[in-house]
Amino acid sequence: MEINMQTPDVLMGLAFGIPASAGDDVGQENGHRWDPMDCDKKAPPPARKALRMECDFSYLPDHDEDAHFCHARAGVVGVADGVGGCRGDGVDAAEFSRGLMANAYNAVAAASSSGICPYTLLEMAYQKTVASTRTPAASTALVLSLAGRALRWAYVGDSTFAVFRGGRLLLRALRQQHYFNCPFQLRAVGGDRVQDAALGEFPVEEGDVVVAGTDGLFDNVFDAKLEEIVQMCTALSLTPGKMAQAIGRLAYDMAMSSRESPFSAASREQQGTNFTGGKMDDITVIVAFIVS
Ligand SMILES: [Mn+2]
Repeated sequence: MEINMQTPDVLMGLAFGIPASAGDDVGQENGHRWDPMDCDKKAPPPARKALRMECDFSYLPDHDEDAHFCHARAGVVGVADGVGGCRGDGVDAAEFSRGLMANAYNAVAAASSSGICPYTLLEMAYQKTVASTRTPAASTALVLSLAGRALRWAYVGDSTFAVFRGGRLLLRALRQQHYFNCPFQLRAVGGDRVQDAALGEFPVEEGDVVVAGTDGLFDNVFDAKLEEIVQMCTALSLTPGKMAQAIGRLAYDMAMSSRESPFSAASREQQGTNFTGGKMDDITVIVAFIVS
């Protein structure tokens, strides 16, 4: 079946039919953590049938401070969000996020084998970025890597991901934050450290769908709503790119709306505000299909 460019818009009508409930953003982190020192040495889980990744993205910029990459052949994706608090006074808040992702991508592209260790990659990208810039800008960062039949991750802050199987949410990586709206962040001097990254791995299967993104996605779309749209896109056999567009468009519409969002719910619960509606922000969505 040929899916035309209108499909995501058509999906939006369906997606908005059912109100999302507050509190769906809680999720669980049920992967297990590995020692970063072992990551490079540890052999990928045995591949009964080799798995690979098909990935694509959607980016809807607001301040244009998000950065990302997808490298399907290596099975690695990355997402970073330049911290908006660093904006102004001649500071380009995107400098650190773009540096991290460019350095990570270049290393992935130059690597000869798959199964790249996300922690090692993030650490290397961080060191290279620090060596090449004096910017006071800061960034969150996420790296996901397919190694054999395992999805491995390393992330600092609130650029996170979710894994779906058979249309059901199976794994939801929880954000790292110091307090409401202040995510862990990497910067050249001070800030949080790569060693503070959340690390883990999870056995994936053919047909699994991985959705990674910045807070522009996860602050605007409840998990239940994300699950719904992944189900609909899967039923329509959409490509990763079309699914990413549909999810990005959903996040954008939520950001523009006055409906309850994960951001407004958290703002009320954690700050006692009466803020309603979504959060306008850069929206980066990466969709990766696990295929054999
Ligand atoms: Mn953001």
